[in-house]
Parts: sequence; C-alpha cells; structure tokens
Amino acid sequence: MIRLFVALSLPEALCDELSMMCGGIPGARWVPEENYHLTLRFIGEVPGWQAQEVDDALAGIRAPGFDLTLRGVGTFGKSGRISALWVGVEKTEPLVFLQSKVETALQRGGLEPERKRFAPHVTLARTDRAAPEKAIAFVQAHNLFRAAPVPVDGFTLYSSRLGKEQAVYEREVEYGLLDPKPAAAIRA
Ligand code: 3AM
Repeated sequence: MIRLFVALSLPEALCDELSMMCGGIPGARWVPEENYHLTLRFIGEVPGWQAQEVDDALAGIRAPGFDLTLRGVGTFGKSGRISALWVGVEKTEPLVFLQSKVETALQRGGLEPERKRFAPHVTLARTDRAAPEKAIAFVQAHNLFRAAPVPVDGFTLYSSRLGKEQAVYEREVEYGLLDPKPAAAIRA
C-alpha cells in the first residue's frame, strides 16, 4: 500500500518567504520548508495496482498553466480548537479548473468522489497542541501577507510516509500543464 496525494509544489524562493513568517507559537509543529505544498486532492492508502491507475489517469489531464498567488493567513479547527495554520491561495478559475480535472481523473481511476469543498491553502503548522490565542495572534500579525504571483507549469503526485513528528513526502511523478493562453489570445 502507498499513501498518495496530488499537489502543487512551490518555488524555493516562495517557500523561503513562507518559512520566514513561521515561529513564535509554543507547541506548534511547523511544517518543514521542503514539505510546503498546495493539496489538490488527498488520495490516501491505495494498493500498487491502483497507484498505477491513478498515475495513468493523471497523465491524461490537459489543462493550462497559470499564475498562483498566495495571500492572507487562516486557521482550520472546530469548537474553539485550532488544528492548523495556513496561508491562503487565490481561488482563480484555472486553479479550480485543474483541481476539477484532477478530481474527475481520479474518479475515473476508481476513487470515491471527494466530499469536501476545495479550499486551497498551504499549511504552515499543526497547532492542536498550541494555545488558540497564540494561533489567533499569528493570524492577526500576518493577515496582510501577500506574495508575488508564481507561475505553475505542472502538478505532482506525492507519496507520504507518516513519521513521529512530520510526514516524509516524496515527489513520485510530475505532470506538465499546457502553455498558458497568451494575453492577446484571451482578449481576442
Ligand atoms: O495540504 P494539507 O497540509 O492541508 O493534512 C494532510 C495534508 O493536508 C491531508 O493531505 C495533505 C497531505 O498529507 N490529509 C491527510 N489525511 C487526510 C485525510 N484522511 C488528509 N486529507 C483528507 N483526508
């Protein structure tokens, strides 16, 4: 069995910028810089034969590249507990298009439909062992964060091995996106 997810990786300079924001919350488990990603679809544990079908399905995706912009900071959690801190992502049309292509391809590859709404984000920390006030203060301090747009020309099938503190992510397969439409073609 192999634990898989589909995600966008981020350029090193952007990861550096994100990691510079991190720190100052006792008990938070900060995601190591090399693990930053934007999940398009969590797959979970699948047998080897199904991983092959997933790969085949993803390889068939045709979608244009686009620019990705990270901005704002937020939290996941419920009933007063904050489980994660993340940086937000502009939910643009080409990003949503790619995510829906991935979803359709995976269903064709035999996976059950994803029930959760796509909420694009980059997780910075798991905060279930931290004081919620500290996580809230972090959000307030960084809420105006905005990164320069970065070009996305592909997406990645990652494997994940769960470690004691941090998961170990491995880039298994990279898939290319089509050249983005030139501005002139969009205007025409
Ligand atoms: O992209 P983020 O960091 O929010 O939390 C896991 C991580 O999300 C999530 O998949 C991403 C890559 O590991 N994940 C882990 N288990 C999950 C599950 N059972 C899950 N997402 C949905 N269901």
